[in-house]
Amino acid sequence: MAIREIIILPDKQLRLVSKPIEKVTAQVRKLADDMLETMYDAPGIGLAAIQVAEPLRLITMDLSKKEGEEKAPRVFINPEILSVSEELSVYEEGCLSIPEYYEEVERPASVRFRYMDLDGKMREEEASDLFATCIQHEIDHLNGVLFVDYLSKLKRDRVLKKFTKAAKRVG
Ligand code: GNR
Ligand code: NI
Repeated sequence: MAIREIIILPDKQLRLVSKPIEKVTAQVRKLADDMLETMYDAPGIGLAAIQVAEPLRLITMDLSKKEGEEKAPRVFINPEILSVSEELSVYEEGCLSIPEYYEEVERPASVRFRYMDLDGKMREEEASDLFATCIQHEIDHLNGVLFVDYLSKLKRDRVLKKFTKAAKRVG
């Protein structure tokens, strides 16, 4: 396993539409392992492959509570939302590619989705609460969408500008 570098705003790769994975190869398993290690190290509760500059439809997640609780690593390949609840819920979201910025986002409170697991098996699952928020946040990454896209233009422009300026300072 290896920790990979997480790309941050204004890196244009974050706007790429990631490609479906055709087959679970050793390389895909290696990427999933590296992403889990990178996610735990960050630390974050979810990670999309594009955040480590791999434009593939692969997501890792672990929603287990901080201390004491066992790790619960999850890997979702080519995830697709099948249906969403009418009910909405608001969560304060953050993103490892937009460090130290948090804002409330409203999304469907639960979603039904389909994905392929690491054994190449198609599976269907229902997500609610933080799981629903996180899977939607990660699937957005696969489509080049960031949570700041749901904020007002004023807030979005402010955060984009802040990160563009910071990038210029470092060179
Ligand atoms: O670590 C993360 N926490 C989080 C909190 C609320 C809503 C979504 C997330 S995902 C984020 C990690 C990340 O950037 N995944 O793409
Ligand atoms: Ni994110």
